[in-house]
Amino acid sequence: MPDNLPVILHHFDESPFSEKIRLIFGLKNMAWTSVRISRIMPRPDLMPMTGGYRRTPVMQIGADIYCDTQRIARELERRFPAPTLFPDRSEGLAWASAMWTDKSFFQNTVNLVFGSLADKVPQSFIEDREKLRGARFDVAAMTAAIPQMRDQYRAHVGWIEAELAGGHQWLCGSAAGLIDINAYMNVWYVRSNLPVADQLLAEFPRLRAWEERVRAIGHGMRTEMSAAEALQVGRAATPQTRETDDPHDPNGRKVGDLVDVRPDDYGKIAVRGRIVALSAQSIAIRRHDDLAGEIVVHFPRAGFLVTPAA
Ligand SMILES: N[C@@H](CCC(=O)N[C@@H](CS)C(=O)NCC(=O)O)C(=O)O
Repeated sequence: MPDNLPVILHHFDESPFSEKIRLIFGLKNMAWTSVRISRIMPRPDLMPMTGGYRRTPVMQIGADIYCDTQRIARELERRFPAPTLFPDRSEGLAWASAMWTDKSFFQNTVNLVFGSLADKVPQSFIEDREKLRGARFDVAAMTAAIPQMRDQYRAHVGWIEAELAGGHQWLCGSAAGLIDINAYMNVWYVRSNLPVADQLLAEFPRLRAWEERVRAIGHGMRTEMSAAEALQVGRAATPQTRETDDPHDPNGRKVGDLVDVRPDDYGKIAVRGRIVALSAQSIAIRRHDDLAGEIVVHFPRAGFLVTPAA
């Protein structure tokens, strides 16, 4: 990788998934470039590079685009291995923890946050998220479910409290790692949005002390860039990904196959391209866009569907 390519994060400040990556920059003490994108569509300078993937955040290094926090974290660990996200041999469990923190824990947190914000949620945001989900973003139903959501949230944060018993400072051992960052996202989101956070977290003293430690990790060294400039960076660069087949691919996919890749939960917009690199944990596809030029887009495998392009 040419050293002069900035690590760019396309994100918005209120985004809990983006907070995970900002904390990884902090943990790894990195300099990075922030591109603030709109909370709702359109994102005209970003879509040419992602090929339609519209979740937040997205990381860009030159003409390589990394989608989903799972894939972004993996790339950051590969390129900037120290300090590691996996102290004390916790790697497998740390990756798996996202299937808890980003799915059931997060769904519960989101319902609690939007149900509590109720009529403060802008109509434009509701319409945008309904389009994204292909289902109603029913704030009134979320408000009605607040008592259940409080119960669920309490159970999830109780697991964090339990893990910190016996004087442990971090969830995965002697230093902060990916499990801490994944779990923290849901505490940060409630803390950033709900005045009742103090009440909800009052009975968890170890969690509150841990929360302060995670917050203190910070965000590394951040500078700003416009989305239009980032698109120019992508256009001027050449993708750095080497062709890599996966001899164990259970479906016989290979470099050069034309495929569609999409998330399996919501925002299931397909990104089409030819496979460049394939493994059990990641897939990279090459595409051409008139505005962005030649781009390689990277996705994780868990939580994403890969189908032959029709
Ligand atoms: N699995 C994705 C989830 C990302 C996600 O759902 N992000 C929210 C914002 S925090 C989102 O995409 N909202 C819709 C949008 O920004 O277009 C990841 O880990 O990056």
